Amino acid sequence: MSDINSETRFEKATFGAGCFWGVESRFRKLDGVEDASVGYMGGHVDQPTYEQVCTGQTGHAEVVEVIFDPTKLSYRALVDAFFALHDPTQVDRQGPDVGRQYRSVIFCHDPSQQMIAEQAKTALDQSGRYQVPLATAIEPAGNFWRAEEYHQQYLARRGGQCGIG
Ligand code: MHO
Repeated sequence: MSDINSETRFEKATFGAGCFWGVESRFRKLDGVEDASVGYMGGHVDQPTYEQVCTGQTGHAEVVEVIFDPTKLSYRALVDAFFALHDPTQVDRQGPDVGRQYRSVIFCHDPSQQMIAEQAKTALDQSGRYQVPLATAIEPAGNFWRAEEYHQQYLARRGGQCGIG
């Protein structure tokens, strides 16, 4: 989590917010995000493949692991950006992508992240922005299984938007 050779200490955050192609590309645009990778978390199969995760049967969510510089971007600001980049009221889907692998979820790496994520969720729930309660789950992080290389920076390399379905 920390950069050994400098005083900069980067931190890690992990989010599921639908198809990971678009989520990664949005996080990468934030000032203070140093790196982002796509992968799978929260399931019960080791080293899952994309095809396995697509079935919705492995329990994994498509996630983005964000490496950020907390002196430029606070975890709270990152969580707020996560909420803003998708519709957190949708249950087990995001837009055209339907299935538990597309659920809205914050995987926390320590108790401080857990507390901040819960505060941000409560604040958004109480803000009146949505008519229905947020579906976002807040859970301790598990294994991050990095997705196949062709999924990394997919939109930046291929251009365009997430496909339909
Ligand atoms: N409906 C999208 C899902 C891709 S995302 C990596 C597509 O197949 O284009 O799950």
